[in-house]
Amino acid sequence: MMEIIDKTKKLLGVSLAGAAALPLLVSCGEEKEQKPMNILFIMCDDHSYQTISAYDTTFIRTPNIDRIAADGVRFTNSFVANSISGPSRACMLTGKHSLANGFTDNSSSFDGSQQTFPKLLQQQGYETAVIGKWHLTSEPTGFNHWDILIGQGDYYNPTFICNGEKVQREGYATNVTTDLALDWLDNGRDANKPFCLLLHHKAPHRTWMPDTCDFDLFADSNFPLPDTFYDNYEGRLAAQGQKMSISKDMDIVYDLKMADKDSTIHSRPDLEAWGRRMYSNMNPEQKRAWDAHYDVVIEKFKAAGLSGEALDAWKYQQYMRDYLRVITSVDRNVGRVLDYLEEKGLMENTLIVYTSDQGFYMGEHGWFDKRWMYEESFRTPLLARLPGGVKGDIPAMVQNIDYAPTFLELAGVEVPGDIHGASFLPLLRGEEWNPGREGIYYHYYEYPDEHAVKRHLGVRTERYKLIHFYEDNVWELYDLENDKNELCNIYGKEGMEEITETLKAKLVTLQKQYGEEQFIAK
Ligand code: SGN
Ligand code: CA
Repeated sequence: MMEIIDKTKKLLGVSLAGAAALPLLVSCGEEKEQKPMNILFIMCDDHSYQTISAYDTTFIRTPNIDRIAADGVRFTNSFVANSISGPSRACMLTGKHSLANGFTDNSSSFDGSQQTFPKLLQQQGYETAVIGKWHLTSEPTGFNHWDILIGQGDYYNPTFICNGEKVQREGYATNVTTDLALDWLDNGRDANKPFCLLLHHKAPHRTWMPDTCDFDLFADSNFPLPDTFYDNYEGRLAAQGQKMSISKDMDIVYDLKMADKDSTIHSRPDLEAWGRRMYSNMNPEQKRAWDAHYDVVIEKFKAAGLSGEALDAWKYQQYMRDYLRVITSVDRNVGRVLDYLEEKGLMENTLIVYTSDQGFYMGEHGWFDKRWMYEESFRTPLLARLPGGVKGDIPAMVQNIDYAPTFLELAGVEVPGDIHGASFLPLLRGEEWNPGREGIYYHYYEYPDEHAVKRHLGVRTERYKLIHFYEDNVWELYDLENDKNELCNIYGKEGMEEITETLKAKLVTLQKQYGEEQFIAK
């Protein structure tokens, strides 16, 4: 750890010279003591709202993440602009939709010379840092300190790039990332300045590798298959062509870790090869713990000789168990950070936000992964605790392009006019809110790719969702009030003409608002 601290101090020495105006001061209590508001922005990769007990208690308890909601708010209608990692992060940093910020799919490289909220906060006198997953290819800009995983990063003994230098760190990614964040809060930053820390975990991204201390959890749990697990995708052409099915595409060796020592289990050759290499950078102790757990599961799996629906059910359990073990570690580490803030008296002047880069399928429609404008992946968890703010549920429809303007307003920075999102700070303060938009706009671009989800865009209102798979000119329409699982595409059905026209008009308005005229349907 010493090495990191030294580097940080060196960096601070340079950056502080350019310190700008003081941030907005917030008043605390009767005596009107003025304290600047810090921002702690925690994000996990692929963390479904279904596996946060503040949202849903079906699968797991997450007492620490829930502490944020218990002392703050739970957004019940929170959406992303493009349900995939790099694009979602770019939307958050810029407050703009993907076409405008230039990062449309995971093969893009972020143009770090553009305006981002960390840069604007820095100009306002904030100390800024990003620690953990970054996934934007180019080096971070606008941060006093950055310590990021390479690409997706590894679960075990991951290599980071710390302010430009590669450093491999022993341990489990979620623990190590938290250690780095606490270290920066404690020793790395200038305590006289407000901070904005982006603490971004790689967990629980595929392949859901748990920490060694969590292997025994959920071993006896049996999770019921979701009602839509055997969805036949009738009336939904794009869904018929996807490759994210637990039954067909989730790999026994790679995803579900059945890399038996005598190599009698085989799966898709490339994935099997990856699966058998997955443990190569574990240390002997980690490997021993890993084998002690998975070898037993492998033997049972072999003995059972499963096929058909029994095999599907086994895959689902195995997936859920590992995913939830990874979440347990995330929750524990969120607890460490909250405890730290409490101990240091930082709770009273820190906005804490917890979110994910998108939602994730826990077997709904038979799937894992994300990408679709369908609810499980379009939605994302969003919890926020603002000192002096309101508590409870916020049903307003918010989107990840709204985070940047929210942070800026909180810091007293005038929100630039080219930002697409709207600050939801009024909602956190219990005030009226008008985001100035006709609905929530969505646009996904990554096709062709691994999970074969066709490019699509659309609009969601409180009740309806209109989707256009524009390369095939296929439309879908859902009435979410009567069909919450989106099984019945009512586009073109009798009686739907008026609402379809209304939604199409809204879609065009949004496309003009966000500079996406080139995608307006002819
Ligand atoms: C990897 C995963 C995919 C996943 C993408 C995007 N495959 O390519 O399953 O959809 O990341 O995820 S893996 O074999 O490498 O795990 S994202 O959240 O980073 O956008
Ligand atoms: Ca993700």
